[in-house]
Amino acid sequence: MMQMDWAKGLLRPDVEVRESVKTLGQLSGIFANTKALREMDPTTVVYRVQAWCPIPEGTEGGLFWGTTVVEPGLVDSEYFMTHGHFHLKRDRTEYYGTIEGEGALVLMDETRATWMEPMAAGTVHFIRPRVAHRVANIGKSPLRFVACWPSDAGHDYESIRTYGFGARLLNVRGSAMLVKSDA
Ligand code: M6P
Ligand code: ZN
Repeated sequence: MMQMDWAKGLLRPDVEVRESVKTLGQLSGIFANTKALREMDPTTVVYRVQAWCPIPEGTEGGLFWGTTVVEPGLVDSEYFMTHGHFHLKRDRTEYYGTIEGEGALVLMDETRATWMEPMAAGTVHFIRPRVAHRVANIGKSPLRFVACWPSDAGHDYESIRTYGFGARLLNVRGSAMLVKSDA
């Protein structure tokens, strides 16, 4: 059994919980404006992840549970966001559920068609097979969400590092807009 603090959107720290922190320095490749990024503090936290993986990674038929907190912020006009990934097993799906904050779930299929679903307290999102997913915080406070995914899904970060998403979520005159990427 695990304890979840639903108000904070966090699992109770426990030996069973894997925790990771992603900083601007670690995410340098994913933001468009590398010059703007170089002028920011590389130790700035962009998001934190907790994962409860009660069975070994790669096991067929199991499920993992995680929490993510994305901080508010911008690199030039691009919102702070998660790295984003396809599943290594492309047909594996996932649920995201928003605890609080204002965000956007950016989704991309294998033809690079990219779209978004707004995230706000209470929204539940089903991520379909063969769809890459990333979350941007478009608000002024931390964006907190939970996730549930198959234990044999795996993360393919390489495709995203190499090709990115088909569009970027930018702050255009104060509102969030999905803008097609050149790459
Ligand atoms: C959710 C889940 C995790 C994922 C995390 C951060 O909690 O989808 O599997 O690791 O978001 O996203 P990413 O791995 O793309 O940085
Ligand atoms: Zn996933």
